[in-house]
Amino acid sequence: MADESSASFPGPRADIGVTGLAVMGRNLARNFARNGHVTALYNRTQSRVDELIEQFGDEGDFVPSTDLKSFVASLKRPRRIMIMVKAGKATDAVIDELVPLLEEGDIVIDGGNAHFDDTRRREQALKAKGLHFVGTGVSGGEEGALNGPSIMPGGSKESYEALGPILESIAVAVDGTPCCTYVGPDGAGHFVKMVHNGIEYADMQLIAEAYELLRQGLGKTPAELADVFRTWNEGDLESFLIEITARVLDKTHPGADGSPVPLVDLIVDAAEQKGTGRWTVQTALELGVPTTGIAEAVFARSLSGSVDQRKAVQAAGTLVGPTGGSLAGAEAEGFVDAVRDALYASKVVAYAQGFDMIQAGSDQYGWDVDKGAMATIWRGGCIIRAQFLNRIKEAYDKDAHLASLLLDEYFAAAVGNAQDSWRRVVATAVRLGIPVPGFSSALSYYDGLRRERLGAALVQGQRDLFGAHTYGRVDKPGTFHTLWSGDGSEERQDAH
Ligand code: 2AM
Repeated sequence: MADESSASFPGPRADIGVTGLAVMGRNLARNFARNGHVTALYNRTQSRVDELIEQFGDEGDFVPSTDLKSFVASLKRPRRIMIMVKAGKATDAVIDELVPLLEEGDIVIDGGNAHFDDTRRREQALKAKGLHFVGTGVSGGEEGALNGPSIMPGGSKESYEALGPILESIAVAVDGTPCCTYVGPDGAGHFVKMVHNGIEYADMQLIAEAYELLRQGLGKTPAELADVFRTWNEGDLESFLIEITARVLDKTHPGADGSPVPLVDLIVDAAEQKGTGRWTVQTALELGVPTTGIAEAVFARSLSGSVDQRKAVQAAGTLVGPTGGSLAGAEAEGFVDAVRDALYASKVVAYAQGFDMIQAGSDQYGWDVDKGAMATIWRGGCIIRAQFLNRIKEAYDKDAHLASLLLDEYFAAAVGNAQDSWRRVVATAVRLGIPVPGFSSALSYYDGLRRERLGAALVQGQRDLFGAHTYGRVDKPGTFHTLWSGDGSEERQDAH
């Protein structure tokens, strides 16, 4: 360790350090410094440190370092070091370099979009060395990182005591409450961030379906639809995603002949993904939680991205059917409002499923995640920020053990009131040949959840016939198998 008493060494005085100073890391570092925290800086390529100091050095108290060792030495204990590098191998490489320089009780924070399984592994490995590892979700993109993200930190409770106040100070606040709270042990923070991103996929897909329905079904222009979304943004749907939808639909660029064309008509209709939506669905499958809204959204992006296949189908011209068409008269009447209601109901379902998934993950890994608190910290800073999340918070405040968000009085009534519109919209879309996987699967989920009997009884019968998988009976306890290839009688399979 450096001699802290020597005149040339300023001593460990930084409150927090950030390494990995690409745009997210740089903006977080500036946010820390702007909020009065002495912020240590290190980056593998020195120029990023120099640029930050040159451009933004007057925003706060920065302690730049040219090597990892002095970076570590510049931090007060317990050291709080935020790693902002690409998820995966780079994160492991930086951790491996850092760990030998740290001392017991120091806190390593991964603010990237790591898979929660990686976070669990890293937390275990660092715990064995007496170090804290905090995997934290940081939502809000570059802008949020600078001006106030939503922050979802996992890890030990002890680490949150030393780290929480700093993170809460840079998070955005809504109604005076910071959008940052302790999520739970090891991978909980990154798990919740993953589900947040999954819900974001579902929300965006539903909005895109509403747009398509009104465009293809009513023949409205993007500019007209921008107005529709702006109006919706004044009601229950008020959210960042609805707001930016209006902005995108309003935007024009010069087309081939120089005249303004709606940007949305110039953009290639193949949606990409970075992978957190896919992770959510993979994990949901493993946990056995029906997050159909997120799954449909991920698959809808995949279908849009199957460009060659779509081209082949169009070139062949053999897959016939309606392709939209203008609703008129009674059919058109009230359709805009009906789509709004269908969007809202489908959104409630997608969020209910997302919160079910958080509960399932929490049960599986023993995290004890507070769902109402998650709704609270998503109210600001992040992409799914919305008025609506206050309702979810209120629902869990009233009953933290709600079997489904749909059972909350407010949401049950909202979905109940919307359902005539919801059914009308899905039926219309089906008739017009407009794909609405999000709207229709949300409705099917709703109907599936509330039905007393499901076709699953038949599935159990089939499974028993071809694989002797057995079934339970409604009229008596036990596990049964029918001797399908024998005399057709039934045997009780469990010990009794
Ligand atoms: P660089 O500026 O030296 O490329 C995003 O890529 C950030 O993560 C950048 O600041 C980058 O540093 C850093 N980074 C990526 N891989 C890294 C590694 N293996 N070790 C250290 N920093 C890394």
